Amino acid sequence: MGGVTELQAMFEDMVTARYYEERLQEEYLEGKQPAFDISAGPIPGELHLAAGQEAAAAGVCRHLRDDDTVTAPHRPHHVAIAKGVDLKRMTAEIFGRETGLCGGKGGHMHLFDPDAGFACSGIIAEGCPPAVGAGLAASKRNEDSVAVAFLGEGAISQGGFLESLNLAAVRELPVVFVIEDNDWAISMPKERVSDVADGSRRAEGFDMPGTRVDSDDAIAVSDAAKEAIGRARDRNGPSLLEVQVHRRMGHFMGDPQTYRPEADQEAAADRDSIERLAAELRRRGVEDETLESIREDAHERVDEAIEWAKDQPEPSPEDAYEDVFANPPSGVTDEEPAYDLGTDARAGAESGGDD
Ligand SMILES: Cc1ncc(C[n+]2csc(CCOP(=O)(O)OP(=O)(O)O)c2C)c(N)n1
Ligand SMILES: [Mg+2]
Repeated sequence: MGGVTELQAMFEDMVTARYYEERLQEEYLEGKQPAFDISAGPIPGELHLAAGQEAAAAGVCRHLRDDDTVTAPHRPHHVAIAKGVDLKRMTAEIFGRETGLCGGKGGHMHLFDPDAGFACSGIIAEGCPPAVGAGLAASKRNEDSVAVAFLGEGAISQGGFLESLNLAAVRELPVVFVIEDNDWAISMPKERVSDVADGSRRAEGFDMPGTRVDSDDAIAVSDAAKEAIGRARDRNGPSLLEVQVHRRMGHFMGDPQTYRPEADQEAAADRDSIERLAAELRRRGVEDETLESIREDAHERVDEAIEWAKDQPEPSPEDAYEDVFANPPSGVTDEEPAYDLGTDARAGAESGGDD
């Protein structure tokens, strides 16, 4: 990996993501206690946090440009921050505000920022086909942009992932698949759903390179990602990268983690890739003061984004059916539906439709 400046930039992304999620946690818990009312408070709904996974996002996204595409799963904040998604509009989206990335209608699992080339989804492995689509588009347009799909290890037996690997390999598309392996899919341990402990070995079945990084080391992630992304950018085909992460959080906010052995939780708390990178920066001569000022700047930007978001207006109920694909249920508006799914689907079936 390159010089100290690049390492500092990774450090900045990582501390920004960590503090961002600490602040979201505080906001999320407001009003939800004592019985954990998931719909209460300024951030209603589920919230999946990724503290402990920052090295995966920062190490990979360091090598990406604005015109590259990234898709992420239901745990997106660290990846979005590393890809350069607008912090204020992302926060407004999470708080369900009108000026959010999706008008406040998507929430934290559905952040879409075309300017930063970023999208995420609550459906696991869902980001893989669109990433392949972005790679196919770049390839057809003869551009040298690339696409990266992040997913959890719990998604590596999903058809969408395996089919995406296949198409990317057959068409030699500029796509990199990044598995963040935290050993758990909600409360399901990895070994109970796959006999392959090293998910990067899935690559063998598609004749593409597969690499695994398990050192909690952002620099090692960056080195591996540099090679995979460089290969994609040089039009030498797709790659698969698995990064072992040690998540310090449960599956979602409010998860009591009764399924998770204490030793596993303690190990995650001990293996902090942010502290590891800070130690490496100090070893390379960076002063504590410099690291502290990077942290302070990051905290300031995060606090500012959260304050801004909380001041934003909520969307009006009349706009609930704007920007959606399906018609409102009959009786909700006076307007004639533009498209009758029932009739059209029946007509398609009768004429031997193409589905
Ligand atoms: C297609 C699909 N099936 C099931 C779910 C429910 N679900 C949400 S997260 C999750 C586990 C994901 O585990 P992993 O991919 O390892 O990601 P992690 O939560 O560990 O980051 C499941 C099964 C879903 N969102 N989408
Ligand atoms: Mg997982």
